[in-house]
Amino acid sequence: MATLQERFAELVPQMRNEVGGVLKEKGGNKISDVSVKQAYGGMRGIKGMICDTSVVEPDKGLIIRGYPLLEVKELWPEEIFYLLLTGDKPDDDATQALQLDLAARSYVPDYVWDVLTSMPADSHPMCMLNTAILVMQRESAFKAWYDKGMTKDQYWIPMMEDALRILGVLPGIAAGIYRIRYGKGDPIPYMTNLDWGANYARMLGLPDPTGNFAKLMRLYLNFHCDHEGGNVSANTCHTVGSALSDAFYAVSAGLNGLAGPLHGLANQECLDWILQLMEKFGGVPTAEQMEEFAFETLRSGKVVPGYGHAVLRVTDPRFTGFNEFGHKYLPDDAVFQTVDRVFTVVPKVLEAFSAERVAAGKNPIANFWPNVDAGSGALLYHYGLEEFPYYTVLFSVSRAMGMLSQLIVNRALGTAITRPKSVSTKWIMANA
Ligand code: CMX
Repeated sequence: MATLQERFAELVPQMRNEVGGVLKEKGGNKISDVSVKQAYGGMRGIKGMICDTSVVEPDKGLIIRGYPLLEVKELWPEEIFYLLLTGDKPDDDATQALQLDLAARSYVPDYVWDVLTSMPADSHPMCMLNTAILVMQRESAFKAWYDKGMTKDQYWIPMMEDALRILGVLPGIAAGIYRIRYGKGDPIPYMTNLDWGANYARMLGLPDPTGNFAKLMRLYLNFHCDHEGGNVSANTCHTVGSALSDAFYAVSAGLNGLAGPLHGLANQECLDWILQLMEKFGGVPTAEQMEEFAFETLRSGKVVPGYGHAVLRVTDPRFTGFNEFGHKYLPDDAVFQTVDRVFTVVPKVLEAFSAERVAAGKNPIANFWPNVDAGSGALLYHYGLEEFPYYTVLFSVSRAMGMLSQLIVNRALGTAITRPKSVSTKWIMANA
């Protein structure tokens, strides 16, 4: 089977034809109306951009190139990257070629370590990660080709180069940040004959005698890879990339969005919430105690982290997949058991609280079900990854695959610079 670069090159003319045909035939058709509420409400639900790597169906969750996530949960993350870009599951040869390619690009330059070790000791791991990606911008092939002069139909080629460089180097940087930030010793080098996910697990330096932590990392990197185009990180990356900023700028920018507590940072908040709950009641709490704690959180004006979603209206299949992993590999773990039981209580609490909100004239809570962040922390914690401010870095390493594949596709299609029209409140008052 063809390498990723060869296969994508084969597909580019086809993709361009398809989009050209759609534009010709349907260019004038309407796909969305916009209400004033949506304009003030984070553009929620407005169809105004294209993403072909994945879609999120409110009642089904993430679908990657037509495959519901749980149907491709056995794929290793690098295979998922191939799938995101091409729609094909790679065979062993293509996977191995990609693994070797990533390994060849895994070298972390010394200046990155210099920057990271000079950062203040209380820097957030996400700030360290995004700084490290940004500082490597000088390596951008896209920038070099652009400065030299290239035609628009070549844009995707150096973008692919940048994407592979970022994905190659990212596990080493991310694992190094863990070791530097938490005093775990020197960074551990990448191993060429090991897959991308297991490499990351190994470079973190946590003991893994059963190999189950590496299994969890592959699953984790698979599950967080992409979530269509409109979420904060993907949308930010897309917008920055649309100005023909290179992948280092665009991915760092997108990941700064992932670092927000309503987005990727929720996974650090989730485990914190679970541990506080366990501490308060001295172990795995009863259903009544969970209910009491959840109401206390909500009535103090906070969100229950890991629950609710801007698009999903069912239990996130990623939560289901992590929950299955927990039941299989760590059924007796008290933190996992708490997460598992919280799942049977919190949706009912959110439903009741939503009714209280509505009675008080506020918005209902649209989704009572767990999202991806609700369960992953308990699994990481079990394997000794106890520093939860680090969790969003793991999410980032995975999500870089989605952001990068979207960038490559967009450069291949010559997607236009993003420029929606804003209006003022006075305009709304006079015209809406
Ligand atoms: N706990 C308490 N209140 C919640 C809630 C939760 N878990 N989920 C939604 N709400 C509230 C919202 O804060 C909003 O309140 P206001 O109108 O007062 O601002 C109201 O319910 C309506 O929100 P919504 O339409 O249901 O959801 P949004 O699309 O506005 O927000 C999200 C989605 C994820 C930000 C929200 O559900 C939330 O804050 N959840 C907790 C944080 C979390 O788990 N984030 C991770 C999401 C996954 C990811 O992106 O990584």
